[in-house]
Amino acid sequence: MSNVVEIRVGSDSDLPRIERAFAAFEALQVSFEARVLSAHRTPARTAARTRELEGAGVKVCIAVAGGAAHLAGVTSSETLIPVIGIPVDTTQFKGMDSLLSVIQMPEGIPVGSVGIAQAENAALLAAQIAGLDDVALRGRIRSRRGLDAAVPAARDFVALAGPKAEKACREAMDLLTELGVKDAAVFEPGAVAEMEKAGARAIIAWAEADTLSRPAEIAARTDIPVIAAPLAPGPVPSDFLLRLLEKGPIASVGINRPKNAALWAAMIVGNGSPGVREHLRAHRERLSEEVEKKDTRLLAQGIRRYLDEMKK
Ligand code: RP5
Repeated sequence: MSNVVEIRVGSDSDLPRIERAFAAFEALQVSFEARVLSAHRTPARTAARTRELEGAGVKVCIAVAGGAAHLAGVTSSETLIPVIGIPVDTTQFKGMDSLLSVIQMPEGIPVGSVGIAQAENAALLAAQIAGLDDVALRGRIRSRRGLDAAVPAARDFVALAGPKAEKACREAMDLLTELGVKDAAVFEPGAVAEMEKAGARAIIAWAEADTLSRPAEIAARTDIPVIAAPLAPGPVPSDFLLRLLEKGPIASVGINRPKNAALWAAMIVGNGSPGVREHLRAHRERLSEEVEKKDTRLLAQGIRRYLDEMKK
């Protein structure tokens, strides 16, 4: 049988830092393969292997890197399976450089980042994603986490834990519909049992400056993968993301990225739904065509005219 998780590091110097992830996979009997693939030193090999992941039956890829930590983002740009980033701790910036490099992805290419050096949380979250299609694994995870054994099977459904974030909910819902996710609904943040009863495959949990612990509180009560989707109207304090990601297992798609939250949720749904995966593929192609058109126009018009038109 194929491995359900690939865990890749930018350098073998990262391996000892994520030993807890390997231990968690072994304890939960999650099949995984570890690779050394660098975004910068082996770009062609990394891209080639990433394009094989879907066909190889891998359900989730964990990418580990530090500093200018581009491995998770580069991985996500070449696959439609969900990518979890582990930002490695660094001496000079205490891992903040890694975290910001992993988490603040552009719209369209999401990465779910765990907190700095949180290897065990990343492994648990990856196991939870794989467990959505494996009843026995799901049982082992729920038992390890002290959750009730009986839970309805996950279906093609995404829960949004609102209710304050109306605009973000709307944007995420619209995109989920476009991506062929049959069902999505907004729940009160405390209604975790209802989200489980509804068979959610992913929970998008909004968080604002005064509710940063909310996604982790939801995650503490369920094995459904929780995507922390922070919202902020302006500049945030330097510990904003650290507080958001203090506890897990959760991953965040960065600040003010409701569409990336929806995309990451759809990627999780796509693991069990070829239809959703096809919609994701089409969405990715449209995105890249839009950028290509801009480049072609810039080449044709030259910088002055292009800028003039942008300012109109
Ligand atoms: C990153 O640079 C790696 O993922 C690692 O965290 C860091 C240092 O790499 P080495 O210089 O030890 O190879 O790309």
